[in-house]
Amino acid sequence: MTTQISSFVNGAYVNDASASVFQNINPATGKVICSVEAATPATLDAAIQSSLKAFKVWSKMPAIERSRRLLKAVEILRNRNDELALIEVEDTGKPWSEASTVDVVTGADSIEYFAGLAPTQVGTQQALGNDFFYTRQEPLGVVAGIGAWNYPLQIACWKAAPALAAGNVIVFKPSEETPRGALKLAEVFIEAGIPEGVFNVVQGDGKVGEWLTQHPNIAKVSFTGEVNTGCKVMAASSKTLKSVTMELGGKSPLIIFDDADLEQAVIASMLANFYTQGEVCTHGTRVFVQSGIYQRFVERLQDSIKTLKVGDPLNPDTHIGALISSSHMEKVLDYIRIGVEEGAHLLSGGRRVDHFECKNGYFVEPTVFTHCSDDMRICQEEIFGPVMSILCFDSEEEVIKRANNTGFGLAAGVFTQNIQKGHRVIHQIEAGICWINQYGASPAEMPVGGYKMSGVGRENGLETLGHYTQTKSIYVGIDPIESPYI
Ligand code: TXE
Repeated sequence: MTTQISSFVNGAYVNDASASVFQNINPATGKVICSVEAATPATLDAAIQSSLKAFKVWSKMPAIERSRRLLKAVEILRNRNDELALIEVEDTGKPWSEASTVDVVTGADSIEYFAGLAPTQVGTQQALGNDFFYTRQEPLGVVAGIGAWNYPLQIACWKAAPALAAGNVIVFKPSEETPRGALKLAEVFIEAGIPEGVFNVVQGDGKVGEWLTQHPNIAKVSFTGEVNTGCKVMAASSKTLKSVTMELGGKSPLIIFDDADLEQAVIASMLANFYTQGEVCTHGTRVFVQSGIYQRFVERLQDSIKTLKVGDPLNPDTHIGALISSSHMEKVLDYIRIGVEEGAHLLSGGRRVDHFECKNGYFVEPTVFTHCSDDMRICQEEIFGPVMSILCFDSEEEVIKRANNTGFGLAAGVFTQNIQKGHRVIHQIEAGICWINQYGASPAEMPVGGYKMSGVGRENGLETLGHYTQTKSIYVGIDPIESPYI
């Protein structure tokens, strides 16, 4: 008998006999982890009513007290790191070596960062003769968070942290592929003394997400997912003029100049394509290598890839885990077939891995294409799997033009040992999250978000708190009003 999980509303798990149920599958084994009760209209209404009630309490709490409770949640998350990481491994198929060191850690760090900012929100005051005005930073109200499946708990934390720090409450819908991480966060918040209803979790697919984006009591939507979905979310949110934050997809350039540190550049290209088996939105999947270093880079990469272990994500030695679902694996294998048909050279990988411990899971080899051209679909479209496309370039001017020749604008990396060139080039790349001689590091202090079709707004960083408050100006009349009428 498989266990059944459901939505978490007003501090407790809620069930509705009329609810439809879907399966939560472990992508590494193909086995059912549990069944999930999708939120019904009654559950959704209960979540909104609970949020509205909680907002009255949470928004009136002194920010320093909100900060204390958020910091208590951080302590609990860190104490339960391994238990929570295991849930992420089972739900996503990602390696234990990643989930146990990154997913919970970066989620807790973001909550800690915004807990520290909560009491710093101040208004202003300006004298105008005897009259004066002052401003207040006021919370927005009920926020909807909609998550993707690649970093379930981290995404829930990154959306809850600024929202709650600023005095808002949140109704969070995890991806239907990964329903459990957000529920654990909901439990942790209650244990930390955060009032029930401040963080509600509703389960379900895009239809539940769509319901949230249309609800009149939702003041803001913070979304993480594909570009096409993001466009639908923004359109639906526009009907009630909701504020939106969009963290969307990308096809980011990683540019390696002749004077790059070869070892570092190879490591970065592997991180930027194979970490989380390629299921990271900011990945540098178009690897531009300058002609002078190209051959040495390809040879060194070919040697390094041999060390990568595809297998059981619970094995601490595994580097490449399972893709999120059978259909996503087929999509990635399709792109590999397309790359071959388009004339790219398959340097390494390209096959499903279904031996031994991988036989019932959704595993694909780390795959590298060389002799790619910009017009190939594998260089234009987000694959979201362990597939690297290597492109050769000659000049700085050429590579900047080619790197920017995309509708996306999420991330970019540059490897060079010439400090002027590094900054000069990265300042010309149309992307919001950039690295020089690094790739992928994303501390809570650093705002992240896309240019162009890769997103709207930011997560993490100082400015993000501002996305969750609105400014009220109050003018105080000390002098009598001068009447133009009498
Ligand atoms: O996205 P989907 P996925 C991107 C990544 C990739 C995608 C993978 O680049 O493109 O996310 O995640 C809900 N109205 N990022 O496949 O399908 C759906 O139920 C409202 C970028 O999950 O768009 C799920 O909860 N909601 C990111 C969520 O939207 C709707 C980092 C996302 O689903 C909906 C991670 C609708 N009409 C992944 N339809 C970054 N930039 O940081 C679906 N949903």
